[in-house]
Order: sequence, then C-alpha cells, then structure tokens
Amino acid sequence: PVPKLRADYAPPAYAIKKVHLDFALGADETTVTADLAVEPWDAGARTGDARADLVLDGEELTLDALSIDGTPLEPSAYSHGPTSLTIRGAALPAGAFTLRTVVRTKPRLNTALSGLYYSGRMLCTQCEAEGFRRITFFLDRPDVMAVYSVRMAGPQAAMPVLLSNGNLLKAGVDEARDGPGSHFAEWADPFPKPSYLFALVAGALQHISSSYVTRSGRTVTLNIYSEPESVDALEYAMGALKRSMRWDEEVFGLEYDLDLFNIVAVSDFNMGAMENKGLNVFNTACVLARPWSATDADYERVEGVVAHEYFHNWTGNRVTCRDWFQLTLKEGLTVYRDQAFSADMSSEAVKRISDVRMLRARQFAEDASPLAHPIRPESYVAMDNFYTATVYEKGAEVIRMYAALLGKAGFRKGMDLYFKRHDGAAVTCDDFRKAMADANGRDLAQFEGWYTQPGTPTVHATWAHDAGARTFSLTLRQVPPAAAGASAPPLHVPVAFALLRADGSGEALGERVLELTEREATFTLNDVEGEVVPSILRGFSAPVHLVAQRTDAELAFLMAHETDAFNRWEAANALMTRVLLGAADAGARREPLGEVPAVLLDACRATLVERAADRSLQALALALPDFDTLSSSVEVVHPQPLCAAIGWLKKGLAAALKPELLSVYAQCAADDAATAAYSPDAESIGRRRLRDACLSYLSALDEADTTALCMQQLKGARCMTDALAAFSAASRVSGPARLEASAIFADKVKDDPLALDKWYRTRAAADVPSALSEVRELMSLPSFSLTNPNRVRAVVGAFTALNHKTFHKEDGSGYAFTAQCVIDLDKINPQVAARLARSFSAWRRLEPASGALMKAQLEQLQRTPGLSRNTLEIVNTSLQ
Ligand code: B3K
Ligand code: ZN
Repeated sequence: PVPKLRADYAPPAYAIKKVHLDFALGADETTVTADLAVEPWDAGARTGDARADLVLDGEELTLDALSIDGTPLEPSAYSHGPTSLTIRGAALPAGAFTLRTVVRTKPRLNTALSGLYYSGRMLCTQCEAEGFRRITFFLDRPDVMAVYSVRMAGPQAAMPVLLSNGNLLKAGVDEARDGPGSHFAEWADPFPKPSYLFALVAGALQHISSSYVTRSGRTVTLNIYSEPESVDALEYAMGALKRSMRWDEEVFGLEYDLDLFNIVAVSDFNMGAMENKGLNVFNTACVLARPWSATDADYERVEGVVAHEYFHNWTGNRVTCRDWFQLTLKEGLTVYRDQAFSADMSSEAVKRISDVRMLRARQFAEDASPLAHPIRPESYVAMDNFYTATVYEKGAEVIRMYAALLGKAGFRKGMDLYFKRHDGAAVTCDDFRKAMADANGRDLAQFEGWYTQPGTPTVHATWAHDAGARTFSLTLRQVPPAAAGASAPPLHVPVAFALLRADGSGEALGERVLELTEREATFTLNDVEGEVVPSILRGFSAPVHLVAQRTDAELAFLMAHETDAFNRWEAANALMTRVLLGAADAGARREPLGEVPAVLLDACRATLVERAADRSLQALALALPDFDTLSSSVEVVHPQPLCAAIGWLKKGLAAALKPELLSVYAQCAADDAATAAYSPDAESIGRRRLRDACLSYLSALDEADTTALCMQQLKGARCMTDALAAFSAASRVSGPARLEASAIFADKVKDDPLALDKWYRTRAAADVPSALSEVRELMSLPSFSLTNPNRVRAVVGAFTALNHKTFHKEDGSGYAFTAQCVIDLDKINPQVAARLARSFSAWRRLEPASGALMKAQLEQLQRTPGLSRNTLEIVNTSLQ
C-alpha cells in the first residue's frame, strides 16, 4: 500500500457544500440515496479547458444509480473501482451541479465496525476517520465541509428510535413511500461539518432525558440512549455531561450551539466514543455506570470521556482539522481540556500523577519503539493506526506546555483568538500555534520541533550553590531522542522550577518557569539564603526524561518535603524505579536480589502511616512503577528478570510492612463501612484506593490470613470496586482460593457484559503458571466472541498488555498465541487486530532471545496472505 504524505496536501478539486441523505434502513441491507451539491473548489480546479475528474471515495458499496442534475450518467462517463468512483471531468457541468448516487450496504456483515453496522439491536455508524466512504460515495476528507440533512426510514417495530445529527425536523409514517410497518424521521444539522462527524442510529433503544440552560439562556434537551437493560446506568453520564457544559462555559467561554444533544451507548465499538455533531456515540464501557458494574476508575473514565466528546463540539467540530495529519490539533487539545476538567472535578495532583503514569507507560513506550512518530505524523497508510498515545497524550502535553509558557490567562487569550479566526473552518496545527503566538505577542517558532520530532527528549540537570555569593545556578542540557536524530534542533522546553529549603520548612524561592531553548543553558538565581534543594520539572511541565543525579537520601527528603505534589510523588517513584532496575539487573546477571533497601522501606512506611488528607495520593505514592514504564527507561529489556524484580519488591515491601498495611487496610475498610451508599466522590474513591493498594500488597504474601482478607472483601463487597480489587488480589494466590474467587465473581457478573469483561480481564492478566492454557479456555467459552472489541480487549488485550510473564515466556508460546489471534481477528476487524499487533513493537529492545522470537512472529504476520493494510502497516513499521 502507498502511504499518504503530509507534504503532499492539496485542496480537493471540488467542494461539496450541501448533502441530503435518504436511508431506507435494514440490518441486512440498507439503501442510501445521496444528493450532493458539488461545485469547483476554486478557479484553480480547472486546468485549461479540461475539467478535473471528480474522484469520490467509496468502499464496500453496491452502486445502483448515478445521475447529475437528474440525468443518469452514461457508463462511459464514470468508472467504479474497489475504493473509488471516478466521474470524468468531461462529463461534468461547468458550474455547480447535484450528483445523485444510490448505493446499497450490508450492515450485518460489517464486522469491521466502520461505516454503518449492526450492534446489539441497533444500526449505528462510525465514520472517523474514513468510514463515511463505506456509507456513500463522497470526498471523504475533513476539509470538505457541508450542511447535512437526513431522511431515514425503517421498520417501526425493530427501530422505534431514529436519530441523526442536528435537530429533528419531522417524524411520522408514510407507508406509501416507505412500505408497510415503516416510519421515518427527518434531521437537519445547520452547522457545516466534515463527513467524519456524520452519524445515524436506529434501533429499539430507551433513554433518559434532562435539560440544560446555557449561560445565554438557551434550553438544550439532553438525551442518553441505550439498550433497554442498561437504561438504569445512564444517570451518572448525564450529570457528567451537565458538569462539562458548565465547565466549558466558565473556563473557556464556550457554549453549546444546538437545541438538542444526544448520546447513544453501543456495545460493539472500536474505541471509546465518538464526537459526532449533536449525536455522540459511546462504547457502553465509557458511558454506563452503576455501582454494581462500574469501578471507581470506570466512573472517572465515564466523566472524562463524556467531557472529552462534549468538548470536541468546539475543539474538533466547530473548528476541525484540514487533513488527518493534523489530528492532534483536535485530539491533543481536547485531551488537555478533559484533563483540566477532571482535575477541577476532583484533585489536580491525583489527576496529574495518573495522567503522567499513563503517558509514561503508553506514550514513552511508543516513542521508544519503531512505531515512534511525531504528534503530527508525516505519513500514514491506514489513518486509524494514528489514534495513538502520541497524538493524544503527548499532543496534550504539548498543549500543556503552551499553557505553562503563556500562563492561564495567556492561554485563554490564544484560545479566544483561535476561535475568532477559525470558527467554521478546517485548519492546521500551525494555525493553532499562530493564534497562541499572536494573541500573546510571543514568538513560538521554535515550538515547531514538538510537532516534527518523534521520541522523548532527555533533559540533564546539574546545579551548584555558591553560599558565599548567595547564588544558585542550574544547568539544563537537552539531548534529542535517537528517533529524532542526534542533530535534531533543540526544543523549547518549559521547566517549572523552585528552590526548597533543606530544612524542610518550605520554599526558599517560589515557582517560576525556566525556558530552555538552547542545547544547554545555565540559569542563575540570586539572593539564595541558606541550604536549598532544587525542585525541577514541577508538575511534569514538559514530556521529557529528566535526569538529575539525586542520592537516595535526597529522594527521601523530597518524598517528605516537596511542595509540588507531582514531584513529591515523583521522588517516591524514582526511588522505587532505582531499586527495581537494580534488582532486574541483578536478576539478569543471575545474582540474588537481596533485601529491599531500608531507605525505601522507611519511606514507604512513612507514607503508609501518615494520616494524609488525600488518600489517593497516598495510594499513588505506594504504587509500583509498571512494567512498560520501566521497560522504556532501559536500553535492553529482560522481561523475566524485570517481572521477577517487580514481584520481589512487592513481596518484600509487603513482608516488611505487613502490620502497617493491615492497619491502614482496616482503617480504610472501617471508614468505608461507615458510609451509606456508594459514591464516586474523590474522598470515597481515595479511601477505597488506599484500602485496595494495601490489599494488593498483602495478597502478594500469599499467606492464609492475607488470602482470607481478599475472600472476605470479595464476599462482603458492596460495589464493583470492592469486588474487583478483591478478585484481582485473589487471582494471584497459589491455592484454591484463586478459583473460588473466580467462581464467586463470575456468578455476580454473568448477566452484565461490561462486568463480565472484568472477569475475563482479571483471569487473562493473572500471573499463574497455567496462564496461557487458561486464556485459551476463556476464548472457548460461549460468552467469548471475536466480534466484540471489548471482549477481545478484555482477554487477548489484557493478556498481552498485563500478563508480562506469560506473554514473554521464554519458549515464545505467548508471542505465537498472540500472532494467531492477530491473524484470526484481522479477518473480522482490522482496526482491533492492528492495535493488538502493536504488542510486538518492542522486539528490538528485548534481550536477544526474546527479541528474535518476537521478530519471527512479526515476519510470519508479514508473510500472511490477505492481511489488512491496517495490520500490515503496524507489522511493516515494527520491523523497520
Ligand atoms: N475522535 C474519536 C476517535 C476516532 C477513532 C477512529 N479510529 C474519539 C475521540 O477522540 O474523541
Ligand atoms: Zn477525541
């Protein structure tokens, strides 16, 4: 397949300004009649006398009729290939015209879940990035923006609810036109939009309804739809939606612009959710929440994703992307916005730490692999492969850096100018950067590097304190990542900095943002009295590896006295990382791992016994660095020694701190028992999070009393958070309690697909010797299916991402199993298969034996005939 290049962007030859779609809906077959108002893009569309051909995208469509301004086209006037319909320029009128196509599609056979497909009891659509072309022929690119109207008709009994974008104009029955038993609805969306934001849903849905009055007094009707059995799980999302609407008004001055906002929950969905104008479509996993099926983390995710999709109405829909290379323009910015929202709804520190943990585990790992790409990629084969941690999460970090440099008010000024200039248009990352620069009178030219360079830069920090001269100088030196090349120009790096008093009494010098723009720079601070300790990269102000030589004692000091909550956590994390990597090294050399260092034990004990105001922060400070983050910070990954080191440290800490763990567990559990109903507020979540962190450590001891504690929590569980934490903890023990817990949990969740996914996930992730055969067994159960992405992710995804020991088994069986899953899945759903294939991208950094085994699987995939271009792109890039 030929890649598309960013450098090749050219506007289309034609514009489509108006679209009317008429759907005759059926699950087996749907007929789509499209009337497109086409006109030349501009004078440049004509070269000499010859008119440009009109090349429409279209896939998996049966073409029944084709006419221009009412006149059917001669067969010689057009040609129809597997991915396009070309109408010869000579057959086109000179000015504007209406093109009508009539096509048929087969929703029930559409297991790729892109375009129009059938899920549960409903027909629904997913168009981003390039799914609209599977519904009708179109210029399926985001710079083609049109006003859409839709008429949809279908059987009233099977599809009582008929939804599309915008406002409902009319609904009723016209059996003469639509056939007996049919009804119809007509929708119109007044805002011009790219085709990727089109949506349609038809099915036997129920809904909850509410309303929201915007700041300017407009009343918006809010509906959330689901299949009937889930309608009791929608209230939380409704509240989250209203909070998002209020927040965007307060923080960015952005109001909703239609009279209606609909959300639909769909159980078969390739990703989290989709921001279609006025009709967001959600994976059930990101919208349904009730105490008995959703964990605290799920509640947080529902709130975050509802906000994210809602925020897209401005950052994505009103101002959209000119081309798909600009994806981070809407995604990085919208992730930044949803992160800020969630921080405001709960705790800024907890949110920031969780986000950075995720960034390091997923994005730093991606950046350290052959799949590394800039946040604005230079080329793609399958656009769907670029909905990555880099485009999203690193993209959000880049936005955060603008805010760090410009301040809150400056950032807001930039946003205001961005909307003023570009509302209703399809624009680029450069346009965003220019709005930020112009609104603040700043030169942000050097920021370009963040858009062009792949990889994670390293910043080395060294410092000197001259007590006599009372100066403190900090030297920062940036080293470009290998992926960007050694000669990559230096980046503009905001480094938030403060000086702490060495006696632990607070700050000697408050926070300021140092701007590192050279390869190396020294910042000298004057009037520094007394002994100080530098606090560097506060709040993780730039997505870099910071290298600062600190002794264990200094880290312990920072754990106790940092005034920046992120850096306080970071100190704990750095100390644990140091100990773990040392142990993994020893293991790789077949040396004994020894004892857990006293400095770490003492620090963890201090964290544990502290009566902290925020128990979530306490739990996070005790969280061990994860396998992926550790892997991306070493040159050569030895998977088995690394797993062994993590297990060793967990058990070592648990053994040394057992009394404290038991007592904190008991305190939190007692506090929790004293509360009435389940509530996902930050304090309750913190209580459960700390309790479950203790339980997880305790379960590592694999002793009779700790296992009993897991079983006790499982049996007495009052909500999914209680049950899942206990079941997960019990899944690691060696005795019969493991399967007993599995049976108890399975019985609780058997009728609830999302909760059942948690059972599957926990079983697939369990670190037990029989893991691989157990995973195979899971996949043979009647409730397992390769057509449901959530279930596939729960089993195969969890196995590859969480069950490190078995995935990386020395005999290669984990890799071979995963490769076969990729092949089987690729025939059903290329997007999901391609995502799974990413688990092989780390092969180059594995120790030679594992690396060779993994590479062999990639090569086998590469040779597999008929592999989708999605999966093939991941495989080819991984092998590069
Ligand atoms: N914009 C969608 C993602 C579409 C993914 C296409 N493969 C969800 C989101 O980021 O809000
Ligand atoms: Zn998004």
